[in-house]
Amino acid sequence: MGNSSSKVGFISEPPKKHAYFSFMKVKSNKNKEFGNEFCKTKKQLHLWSERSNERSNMSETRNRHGNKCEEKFRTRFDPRITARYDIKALIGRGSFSHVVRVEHRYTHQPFAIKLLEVGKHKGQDTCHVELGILRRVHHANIIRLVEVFETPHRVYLVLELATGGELLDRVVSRGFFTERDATKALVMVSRGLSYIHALGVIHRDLKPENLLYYHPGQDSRLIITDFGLACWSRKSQMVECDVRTLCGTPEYLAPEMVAGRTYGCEVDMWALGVISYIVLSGSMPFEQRSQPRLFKAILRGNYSFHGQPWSSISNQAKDFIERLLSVKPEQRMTAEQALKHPWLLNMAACSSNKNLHRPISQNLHQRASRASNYSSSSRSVPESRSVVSSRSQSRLDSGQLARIRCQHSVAVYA
Ligand code: PIT
Repeated sequence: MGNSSSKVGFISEPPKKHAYFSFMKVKSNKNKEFGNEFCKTKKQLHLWSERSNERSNMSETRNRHGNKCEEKFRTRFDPRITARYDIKALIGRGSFSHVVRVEHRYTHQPFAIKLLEVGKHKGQDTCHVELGILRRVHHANIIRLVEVFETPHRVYLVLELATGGELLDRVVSRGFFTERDATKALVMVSRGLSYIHALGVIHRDLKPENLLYYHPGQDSRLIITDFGLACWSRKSQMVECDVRTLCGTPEYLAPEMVAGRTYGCEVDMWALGVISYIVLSGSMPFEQRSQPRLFKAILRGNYSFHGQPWSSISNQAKDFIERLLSVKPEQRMTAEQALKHPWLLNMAACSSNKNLHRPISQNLHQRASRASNYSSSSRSVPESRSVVSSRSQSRLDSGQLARIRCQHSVAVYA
């Protein structure tokens, strides 16, 4: 980011009751990243999840519902926000949140605003944990919070705008992808994780959809986003969350979380192992038709390096994954250790330069078509929404299963 900083904007009138702005430092946009990134949003390829598809549809200024949707959506914004920011387009939709691209009316700087509906579904507390964490973090590989605006039912998070697309979109759209490319991305994610873990923050929903490139250029940094399920771990000085809560996206859940044990930052490292596996192969290490089977496979650490392109992948890369997908959390690499792993360290020298693009894309396509076959043949496939249910539930209904197949985040409170 740029090296000088300034405060953004001002409100000329006193804030309304229940509303406040918190001013935060905003780096200047003198750097080239900012210059490049807003020129044009690349049409993104979304092969991965329904949520991803949603994002793709919405990344264009028009979506299926055209202006109507955006107009309707604009009305959800507090006039204080619209006085300050020009709402440009809806770029993402989550469980109880929407993300829009905006432009600051005076500086013309682009930002993203995440609108969180609080009260109805998502507790104020959960929202404030997310907010507290976002306020605390400052790192190149973590989404940057610019300012916050709160009303009794909504929280608006003004965030830096990432326009480079999701990690897997880039893997697919580039046409050429090597282990070296994979390590570049994984180094950035590991740096971000090392930073938040040192602060005592657990992300708990790390997956490719939450890894965004800042701009479409080759040299873009990769940013960890979506701290909606993040919490403070025991080692932090903050009030910790219940570190027995089962939450995240099923395919990425660590065994200790599935087993209902207390857990820590190691769960993110397990997810990094899953992501590494996906990025190198386009397939999932743990993927089963039912949740009990999926969880059994996770608990046993039952995955393999069979099929394409694993025969073309280096032993160092496989060792890296094995040390992350270690069932015992105490034996799993920490983010710091991952950064010192020979595969990441020697990425330029040793990593294979083979183009893995074809098998990765094929696997991703196959997976995407399996998922769409499933959703078109099932009448119970719900929209992309997170589920919140009780841990005591022994079986999931078909709707919940479908959600899991679509890889959405779940929070199952103990
Ligand atoms: C962008 C572009 C985009 C999504 C986001 C930001 C979302 C960021 C985000 C979401 C969260 C959170 C923090 C950041 O806690 O497509 O610039 O739930």
